[in-house]
Formats: sequence, structure tokens, C-alpha cells
Amino acid sequence: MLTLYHLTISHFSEKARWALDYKNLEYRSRVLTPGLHILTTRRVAGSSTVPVLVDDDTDTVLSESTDILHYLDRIRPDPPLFPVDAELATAVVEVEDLIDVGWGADASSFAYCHLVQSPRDLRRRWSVGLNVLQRGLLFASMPLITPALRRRRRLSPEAAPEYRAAAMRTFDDVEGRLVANGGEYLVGDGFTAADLTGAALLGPFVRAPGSPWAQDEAGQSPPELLAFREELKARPLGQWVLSMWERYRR
Ligand SMILES: N[C@@H](CCC(=O)N[C@@H](CS)C(=O)NCC(=O)O)C(=O)O
Repeated sequence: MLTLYHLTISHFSEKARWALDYKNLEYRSRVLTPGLHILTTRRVAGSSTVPVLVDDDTDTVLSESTDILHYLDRIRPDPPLFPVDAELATAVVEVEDLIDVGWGADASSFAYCHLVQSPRDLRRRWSVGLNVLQRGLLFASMPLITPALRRRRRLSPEAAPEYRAAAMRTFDDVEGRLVANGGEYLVGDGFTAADLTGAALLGPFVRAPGSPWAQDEAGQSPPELLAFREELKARPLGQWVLSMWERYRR
């Protein structure tokens, strides 16, 4: 049996969830509490991040989203995420890696630079998908978690433009590849791990309908994040992300 340890609002977790659902695989979902997730991921996988996938049947523990996608492609080849054609497969891995490394952390650090300014709002966002006990734990641990997050990820309003600029360099690069490939898919002429990764990791920033980030309707985003969202949605890649959610995720 497969078990996925994840955070509802984590875009890397969404990458793994999407892959499991795309392949129509059954799995046990273990939603963790932000900040406290590390107690579980350390115990299960010796890692500090989510997602973590465990396959009891093969004694496999994976703590990198890319490894999870490759593993799922091996145990459930159809529908494929990585093309059989070696050249296309290499291109898919390259784009997936580009988005993971060049967008994943920088775009999220940019958002958190602003979100940590209001711990109350942050708690509201992090509460999506948590049960009552987890909400209580989150409430109690916020005064410790928020300063630790600020320090560890070097989050401040002053640092935000640098993270934003770094993320946008990747955005421009990926958008260029999308347009050069005809505008429908990032690589080749079908849905691959590259598209799934792009749509999952950019999903929070365009607040894709049907995504966990669209569930938090109550709160208002900081103006910097609202402006970022509008800027992305006005671009071909932003529109493409929304269309991927519509076509492949809902
Ligand atoms: N390279 C990892 C990155 C995963 C990652 O950064 N996950 C974030 C959530 S989106 C996380 O767990 N952050 C918590 C932490 O760093 O303590 C992967 O692809 O799985």
C-alpha cells in the first residue's frame, strides 16, 4: 500500500498528489501539520521536507518529488509521465528540474517574505485541510515556528525582490520553451512530468480553481502577492497553468 505524507498547501506535495491521481493509484493520505511535519518526515524518511512517499509492499521510502514521479511511472506505467523516447525523456527531466530548482524555492520564499508579516493570516492559510487537533497544535506552535521560518529561509520584505527576480528568470525561461513548443505542452505533444510539475508548482501563484490555494477564500493576500498573481495570469505561461488545472486536474 502507498502512503503519502504531505502538507495540503505545499506545491511540491501537490506535484506528488497530482501524479498519484493522474495514475489513478490508491494511497493513504497523511496530512501533516506545517512546522511540526518535520517530526514525522524525519522519523519516516530522515528528511525535513514533504512530500514523502512510502510503499509498504516494496519497502520503498522516497523524499524527493522527482523520485516519486519516476517511481510511480515504474509501478504504474500507464498513463506515462516520462516518454519512452530517450531524447524527449531527457528534455522532460531537464524542464522538470528547471522548475523544481529555479521556481520551487524562490517563488515560495518570495511569498513567505510577505506572508510571515502576518502570522495570523499565515495560520489561516496553513489551517486548510487540517483537523481540529492539528489546528490546535498549529495555534500553539505558531509563536515558535514563524521566527524559525524567518531565520532559516532568510525571509524579510527587503529580501523579497531578489527571490521574485530569481523566480521570474525561470518563469521567462519556461514560458519561452512553452511558446517555442507550440503553446500546448512544455515538451513534445502530450502531457508529461514537465507539464505536471509546471502546473503544480505554479498553481498557488495563480490560485488555480480547484486547487488547495483556492479554498482559502476568506482572507486577503498581501498586495505584493496580489500584484504577482495578476502579472503571472496576464502571461501565456500563467494562462497555460490555469488550462492545465482545468484539463488535467479537476
Ligand atoms: N526537492 C524537494 C523539495 C520539497 C520542498 O521544498 N518541500 C517544502 C514544501 S513545498 C517543505 O517541505 N518545506 C518545509 C521545510 O523546508 O521544512 C522535492 O522535490 O520534494
